[in-house]
Amino acid sequence: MRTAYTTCPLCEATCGLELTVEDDRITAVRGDRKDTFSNGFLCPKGASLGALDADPDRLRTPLARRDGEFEPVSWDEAFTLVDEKLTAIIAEHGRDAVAMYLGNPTVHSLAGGLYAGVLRKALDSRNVFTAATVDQMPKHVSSGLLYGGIFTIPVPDIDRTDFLLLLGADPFSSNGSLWTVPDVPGRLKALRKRGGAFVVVDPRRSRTAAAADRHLPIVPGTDVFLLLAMVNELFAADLVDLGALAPHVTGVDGVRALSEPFTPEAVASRCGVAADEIRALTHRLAAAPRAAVYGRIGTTTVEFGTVASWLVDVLNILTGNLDRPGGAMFPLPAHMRRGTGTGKGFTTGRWHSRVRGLPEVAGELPAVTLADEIGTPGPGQVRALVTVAGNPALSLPNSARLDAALSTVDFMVSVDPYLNETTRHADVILPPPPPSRRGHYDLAFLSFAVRNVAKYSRPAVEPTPGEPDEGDILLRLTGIFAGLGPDADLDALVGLSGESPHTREERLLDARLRSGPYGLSVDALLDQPHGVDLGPLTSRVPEILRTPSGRIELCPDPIAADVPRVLEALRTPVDGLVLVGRRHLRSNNSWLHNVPVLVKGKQLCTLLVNPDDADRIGLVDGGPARVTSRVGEVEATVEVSADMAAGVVSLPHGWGHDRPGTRLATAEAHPGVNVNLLTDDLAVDPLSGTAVLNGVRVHVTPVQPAQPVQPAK
Ligand SMILES: Nc1nc2c(c(=O)[nH]1)N[C@H]1C(S)=C(S)[C@@H](COP(=O)(O)OP(=O)(O)OC[C@H]3O[C@@H](n4cnc5c(=O)[nH]c(N)nc54)[C@H](O)[C@@H]3O)O[C@H]1N2
Ligand SMILES: Nc1nc2c(c(=O)[nH]1)N[C@H]1C(S)=C(S)[C@@H](COP(=O)(O)OP(=O)(O)OC[C@H]3O[C@@H](n4cnc5c(=O)[nH]c(N)nc54)[C@H](O)[C@@H]3O)O[C@H]1N2
Ligand code: SF4
Ligand SMILES: [Mo]
Repeated sequence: MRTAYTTCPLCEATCGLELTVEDDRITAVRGDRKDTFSNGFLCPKGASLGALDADPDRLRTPLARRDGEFEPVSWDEAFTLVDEKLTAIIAEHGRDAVAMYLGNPTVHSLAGGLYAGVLRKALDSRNVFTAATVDQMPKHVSSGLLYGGIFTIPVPDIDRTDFLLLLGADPFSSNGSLWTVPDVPGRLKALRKRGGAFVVVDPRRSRTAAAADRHLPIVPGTDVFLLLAMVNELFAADLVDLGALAPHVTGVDGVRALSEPFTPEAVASRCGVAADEIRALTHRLAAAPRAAVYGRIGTTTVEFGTVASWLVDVLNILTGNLDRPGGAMFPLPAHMRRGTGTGKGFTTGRWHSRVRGLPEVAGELPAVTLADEIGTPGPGQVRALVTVAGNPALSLPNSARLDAALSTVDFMVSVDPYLNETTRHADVILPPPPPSRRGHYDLAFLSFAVRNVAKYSRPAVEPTPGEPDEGDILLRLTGIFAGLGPDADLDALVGLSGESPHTREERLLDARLRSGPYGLSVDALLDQPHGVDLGPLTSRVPEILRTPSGRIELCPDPIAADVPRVLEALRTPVDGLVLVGRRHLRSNNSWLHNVPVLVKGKQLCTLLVNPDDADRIGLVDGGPARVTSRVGEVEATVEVSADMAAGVVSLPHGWGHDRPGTRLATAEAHPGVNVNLLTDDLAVDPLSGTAVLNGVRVHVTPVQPAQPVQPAK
């Protein structure tokens, strides 16, 4: 029996875990109380890591489809097959004929963080898609335009602030996103204890909203109007004060002009938030000594996701809260170098998608158009698909259409531990080893952490000899994409040579740590199993900026050009029910529903309906309802809840485990319904190509219970 310390890879909070390991099994998981960052915090998902690790449905060998059935094959056979098929398709149809979809867990592994770039480069296809365009891409675009770097994303300095305004986020359930902050509930409690306050804007009284000083139930998709009205009020009431940031910002007058039509009175009824309330909120934000505004899923996966994401930062800047302690600050992780203060800036549209002409953003195309590219014949049609750590058959809008398209590709390979709704369409599945067998350093999420911290852990369980880890799998694919065959020299692919006592990933990480701002190394981190605290966040403007002007460009042209569309939407009347999403603490997108402890008890996938709406429509708690949208329909179980604003219904995503041909025994017994059978692949935020997953127009009708059949006498 041994104890091992590691970092939980499941969400963005990066909690330290203390694992009890017996032989090659995790037999207990505790929050690591000595972890310098998470101090013992643990949620039910982290606590189930042992069960996840030992899931009997987890694939342990590659599978290949032979005569329609999956069969286990050796790793060499699997890679040889992938090489033959992909090389032939590239030779005949060109590189764009191979599409790649990178899913969310790619950014949760060290291998994904280190190798996704070389993988994309070696494939050299225009048809690269990721989960970012059903998630945070609007924030990347807004940061690219404001600061010149898509990862230059400020995070609320929660431990030192006096006032937080949270929009479209439920960190009590999600544990924070683009905001690495273990134990949000504890930290917000501490904020209130020291006299601070937080306000939540959300059409649902979420767990976070329930704990807030004030909850403003907003009409879905209208945060953009609310935020513009707050900007309008800051100017109108002469509350704009950039503080120390003033010399580093251009474009303030442009923002003032853009916000002019959006007075609190003009937006109030559309947002469902009274004008007085908007004014009071704005004055409260401006008056707080230290404050931060934060927006997440409910502000990104919406019709005006990029403009709303930009406005979140605009408010932080106009109130002087950006880049100061207690405001919204830029972390300085141990693996990143300081900047130089200027750069090339950011543009989109370097190429366009073949079918819908949607612009490239950050080197990828919008995931909403993957089905178009597969299903539309002609030169450049996608013939093969590579998925890595993604479940697009459940996570992308209009997923019935995508699901049908997936069954038509000539060849599909998936790097994934499960035979699930997506990988059932694959010809070859390459399963990485479970979390216990991989080293971990959080390349992605330490860049959004509320303290500068660093931690590296080796695998808790010795990797099985001869079994490739995720890094080997991704690099062998890189070699195949590069035309070097299935047995390329993997070290050479990433510029390494010679012998070393360290793994390939450790060597690459080490180089980045040594050239980073704290001069750390992998060996130094190995000496500190509970992590290294590098201190509170510090001011980074102007060094962090990469705009051509060397300033924060507050009023970028693409944003200004989109504001007339916002104004038009404000003036267009709307009615009817709209659908939004939500997350539950015990689930993680589509792939933790196979862990029994996480799905037992009350059903998690329900349609939340406000009591008045339920009465009007004739829905009963626990009964079925039919939900229809432009693209499809589902039958969901109703949960009548006063937490929902009137006119809004909510279904979580990641469910719908009722597809034939998967191998997920527990999830199949708790299938739920797939909300993305309702969301619309034609609805996108044009600046970022991001899907509109919140604020979807739907009709809800009762389902007549089947007439009981009278037994024959
Ligand atoms: N309607 C609606 N749709 C949504 C959302 C929403 O709010 N509403 N949210 C969106 C968001 S924010 C996201 S991020 C996406 C997520 O969308 P995706 O990234 O497409 O899907 P996930 O559900 O995260 O599935 C992850 C896949 O990775 C596999 N996996 C797990 N661990 C590993 C690993 O270590 N290595 C590898 N190779 N594979 C692994 C799992 O088995 C699973 O197949 O969904 C989006 N879809
Ligand atoms: N437990 C758990 N944790 C997770 C995940 C998970 O699936 N489960 N997924 C991870 C991932 S990939 C991500 S991206 C993050 C997301 O992290 P969060 O953004 O915190 O996600 P949610 O918990 O879905 O909270 C979004 C909230 O926005 C509200 N909302 C919907 N539409 C609107 C709107 O138009 N305006 C406003 N103001 N609010 C709106 C919803 O009611 C919901 O309460 O969570 C991560 N953490
Ligand atoms: S909050 Fe996130 S990182 Fe922490 S234990 Fe839960 S799933 Fe893991
Ligand atoms: Mo996400």
